[in-house]
Amino acid sequence: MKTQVAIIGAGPSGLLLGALLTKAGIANTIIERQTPDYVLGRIRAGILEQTTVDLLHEAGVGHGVSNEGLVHHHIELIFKGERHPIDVHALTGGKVVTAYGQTEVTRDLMAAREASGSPTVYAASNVAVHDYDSATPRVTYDKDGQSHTLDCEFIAGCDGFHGVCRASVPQGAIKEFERVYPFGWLGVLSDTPPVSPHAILYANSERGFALCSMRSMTRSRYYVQCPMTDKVEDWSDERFWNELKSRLDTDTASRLVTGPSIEKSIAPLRSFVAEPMRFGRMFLAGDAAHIVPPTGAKGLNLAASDVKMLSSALIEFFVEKSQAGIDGYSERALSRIWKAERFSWWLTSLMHRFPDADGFGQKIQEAELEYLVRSRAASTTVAENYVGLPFDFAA
Ligand code: FAS
Ligand code: PHB
Repeated sequence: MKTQVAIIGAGPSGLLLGALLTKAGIANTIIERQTPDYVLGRIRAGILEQTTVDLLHEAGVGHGVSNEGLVHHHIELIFKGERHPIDVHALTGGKVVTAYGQTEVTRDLMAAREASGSPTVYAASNVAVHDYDSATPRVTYDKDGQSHTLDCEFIAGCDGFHGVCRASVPQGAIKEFERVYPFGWLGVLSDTPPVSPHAILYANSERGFALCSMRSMTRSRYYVQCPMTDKVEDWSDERFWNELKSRLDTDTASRLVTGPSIEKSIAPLRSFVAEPMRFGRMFLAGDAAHIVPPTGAKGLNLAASDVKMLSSALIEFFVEKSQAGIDGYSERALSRIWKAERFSWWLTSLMHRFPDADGFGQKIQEAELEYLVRSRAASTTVAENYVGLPFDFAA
């Protein structure tokens, strides 16, 4: 088999890249090791930057987020038992974020791909990439007991943190930067009305971090910081709801509508970047190249900005016969990635209780939070990073 671009991974990165390349008339095949239902079953991100929403529209899959997404003008910080709004809309000249789950984004992209007729191979095993440092890269995989080879002109590694593409690069050719946090996030999805339908709530408390988000006006998403040694089975629904309430201000806690969890999982937190993001004719995009702690709601949005840059570069190569885009991809993407890594690391450090924290550390966090919500300059810094820095932000 032959194609112009072989895409490894059918998560948001792979599906969005496939949609943009198909729209530009560039042949592409997606190879995914899981089934569609498994991919859709992973409950992850929920907050989209405007640039991500715009890209979904550009890819022809913006109807879902337009019809069902919940636009937010504010976020709120809870500390010392009080809620403090940050008006990101006013502080950024009108920019907003939209609550629309990654599951819904992925479902919209899968439906569009199905309708486009571009090939997607699900449940592929033993996926391997070959000769990406030559002019004739190829991908091999097994499917239904048959071995297959896909010849291509480029490989896009959209296969996430545990994928095969980055792992295939010789150690001397790649540099990895990492910070692993000494805690995780226990997340719960519930068919209950969100306690704060118009703003994401971020809580700093002496018991640890908590977050109140949503997927719709009838489906909520909540998180509490927990030790990495915890197991999901250690957390009954009752224990979760009581712990969440203990980390919120009294008024918000009193209005929290609880109910049975429909999904419950613990996610580890890490900051990770691999450099560079290009290896001959193979490019990395999304979680295959970087991971952020979810505190800043950047993971999915960074994947989308990589895909925006990579799709433009590949279209420039095939349509305008120019190498400039693919030659500049890694440096441009990493410039934006590191600024989002910084913001995510900073907000994680500010909002979470670290195992070695003492009274002084808690006081410093509370002092910084008080400064943040009272200083227009400081609130603006939070707001412009939260809604997503412009693509042309100084490199
Ligand atoms: P993905 O990991 O989503 O997709 C990669 C795909 O490649 C998967 O479908 C995988 O099956 C496939 N694959 C892997 N190896 C393969 C191989 N060898 N061959 C073929 N296919 C292969 N971000 C936020 O903004 N907010 C959040 O709250 C948040 N929560 C998260 C919770 C968890 C547990 C995780 C892991 C991530 C979370 N993220 C969050 C980040 C998440 O949303 C990612 O940024 C997003 O999924 C990135 O999308 P992809 O780059 O497509 O990677
Ligand atoms: C979510 O809705 O899942 C969500 C919201 C904000 C974050 C992280 C996750 O910072």
